[in-house]
Amino acid sequence: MNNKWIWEADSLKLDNESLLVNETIFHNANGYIGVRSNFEEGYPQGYDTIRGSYINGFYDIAQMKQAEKLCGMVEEKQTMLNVADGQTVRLFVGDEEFSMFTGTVLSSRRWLDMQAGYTARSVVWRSPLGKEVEILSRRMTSFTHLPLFLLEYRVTPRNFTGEVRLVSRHNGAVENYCNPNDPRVAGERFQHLIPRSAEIVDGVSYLLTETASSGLTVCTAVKNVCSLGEGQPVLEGHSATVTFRAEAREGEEIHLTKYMVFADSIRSQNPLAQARQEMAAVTAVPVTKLYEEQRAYLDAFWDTSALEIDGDDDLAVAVRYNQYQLIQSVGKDPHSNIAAKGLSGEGYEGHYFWDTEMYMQPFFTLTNPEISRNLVEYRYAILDYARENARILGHTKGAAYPWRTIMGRECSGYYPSGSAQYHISGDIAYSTVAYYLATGDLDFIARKGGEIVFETARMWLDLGNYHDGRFEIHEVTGPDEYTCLVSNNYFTNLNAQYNLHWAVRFYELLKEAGKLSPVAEKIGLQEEEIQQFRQAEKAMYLPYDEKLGINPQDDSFLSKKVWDIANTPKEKFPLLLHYHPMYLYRFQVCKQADTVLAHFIFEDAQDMDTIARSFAYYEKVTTHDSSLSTCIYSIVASKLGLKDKAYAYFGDSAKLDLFNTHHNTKDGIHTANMGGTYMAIVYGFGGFRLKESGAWFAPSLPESWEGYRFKLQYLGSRIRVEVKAQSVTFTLENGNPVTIHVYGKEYTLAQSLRVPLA
Ligand code: IFM
Repeated sequence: MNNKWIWEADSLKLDNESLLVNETIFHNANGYIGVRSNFEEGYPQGYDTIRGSYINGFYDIAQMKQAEKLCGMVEEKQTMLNVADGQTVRLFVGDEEFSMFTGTVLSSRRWLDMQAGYTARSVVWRSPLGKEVEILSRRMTSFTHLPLFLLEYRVTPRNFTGEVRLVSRHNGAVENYCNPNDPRVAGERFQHLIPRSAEIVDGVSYLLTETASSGLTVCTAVKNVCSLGEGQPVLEGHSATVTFRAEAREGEEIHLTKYMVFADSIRSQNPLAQARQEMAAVTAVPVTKLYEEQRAYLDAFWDTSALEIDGDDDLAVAVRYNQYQLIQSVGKDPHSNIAAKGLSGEGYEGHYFWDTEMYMQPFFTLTNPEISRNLVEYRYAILDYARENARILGHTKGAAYPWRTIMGRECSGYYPSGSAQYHISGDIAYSTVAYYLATGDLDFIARKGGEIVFETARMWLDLGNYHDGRFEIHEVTGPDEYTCLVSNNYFTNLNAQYNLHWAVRFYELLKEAGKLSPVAEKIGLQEEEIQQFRQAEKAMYLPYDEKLGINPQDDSFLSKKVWDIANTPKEKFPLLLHYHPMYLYRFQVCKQADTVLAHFIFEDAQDMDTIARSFAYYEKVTTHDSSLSTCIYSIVASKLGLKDKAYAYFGDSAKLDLFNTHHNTKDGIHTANMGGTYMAIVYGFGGFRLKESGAWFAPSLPESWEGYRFKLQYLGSRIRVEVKAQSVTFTLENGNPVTIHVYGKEYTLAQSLRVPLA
């Protein structure tokens, strides 16, 4: 049963695929650590499992073999590590070991409580010899004590009194998952972790491990507290096992609480000492208090961030699930960002992409601006690597952010659809600007954000060139990864133009506010260069096809053959797994929204008629093989008043992971799409836009909904937006009155404002 706060799965499904998917769906994370939701007792031999615990931003270096040693090829990549296993608890009833695959499972439930912030599993099991036990396990990664993963395991004998044993393990000798046949996860098995020390102090096991190449260390510590009495952990290799054994009485609950803490050398000089400190701190807090704190954190989160839908309960809970995953995934310190799979799995190896800036950061910018600022802080912290990357790519000035990274260096092995996606630099500038537009925080721009925008603007100047008076950009890849290394990708050129525009604007704004000198002096920024930015912005070439009346995706796109999507067998999707990339590149076929994305992000560049024609054109050649696509189509369909389409695309986006529609949720959630679901409501149905000219709303109501509500922070004030069948109401929940625009008309929102729904 799913209610507003609970997502529950049919955990009786024991086929391997369902088990793997549920490991992801029910993972616990808090932005620092993530633990997949494997069965505590494991699966039988022969079952595939990804039993992982991860630390955001913690990585090792792996070699990337390049067939030919061309200049500047990336030969090393960072990879997020599975650092230790602390979730193992085995249960023995007499001599019989509990397993979902033996005896009889009399009942089984598994759920996520998004209000309380934990996952739980409850099973009633009858052993082959007829002994029945009720098992309840509950897991939490604490939002208020980030290093803590807490596992509570309760067992109640239902029809016997006799010996029960619980065997709890802490294992530091773990490896990452690999699949040589899937480009979206690591292809090679490698031992990234070298055991350094293992010790037991006061019943706590401490396992210290070093990475093979990156020189990082991690310490994990586990303490077990059991109602069966004291147990002494025993070390064996790089793992510690503790056994609790006692005569259990029928109807009396046995209770094991397992505390696991993580400490790493990115954030602490001495991870072992840090782990000791953290363990002492968390075990000093009563467990009930830990849960109360978790709930209070989430109450505050939902209070500022919840999107509520009336009239479609299934979609409402799916939307909530997606939002919950965003707060679980986002790094909350400048050492980390949001990986493409959050902290839920090893797909894309824990790398950060443009997904953050264009799909997830908007949610935080509008609901939790301090988290959004931290995401920019992270990009600022790796700015020197972006400068280094620009030099590797041949640019004499500016910064080019890596397409995928953890610590700042490029990890993309296949540059045509990796490093060539220069737009990521503009995306980072774009989100920095969005943070400024939502908060008015010019101080941050003076200290950090401005430098990012100036340096990326410099890179565009160096990358592009004038041709017949137009500023053109050649040999880049836009968002659509089925079309690579092209000239004048419409999205990229607009994105560069916006970046150049804001470099000029920030220069002016900082100058006016007397805040320009520190950054200008630091990077040697001169008025003359600003003039060059202005000129390139003005001369930027934006391709337009007179015959079709649309913006071509790039200079060559429209002259290619059109891929016959309708007659491509279903099993051939996603195309990237079945066709050679070069073959794909010769067709008009898009993996994801590209020009259509431009029509959302840079909507003022074209009139509605062009956008409508473009949408219709690209819709026919887009496979949505990327999870970053349907949400954007939904937004633009809303903009064009195509209500049914908007709703259908939105539904695809909202349900993607919960229903495993891309068949790879086992590798982790699709975080960008989750941010996209939020955008499809706020920007799509809500018609919200954040511009220098202000905050704009143009709400509509999907036909099957009775209403929906969301809140956003704008210039320090909190606005609640409630859309109903006849009207939309804006309420100023706190802060100063703000100016907003509704259906193009300007209002001052001082308390509450009601406007008829258009
Ligand atoms: O960044 C995306 C890209 O746009 C499509 N392929 C997957 C990447 C990671 O999510």
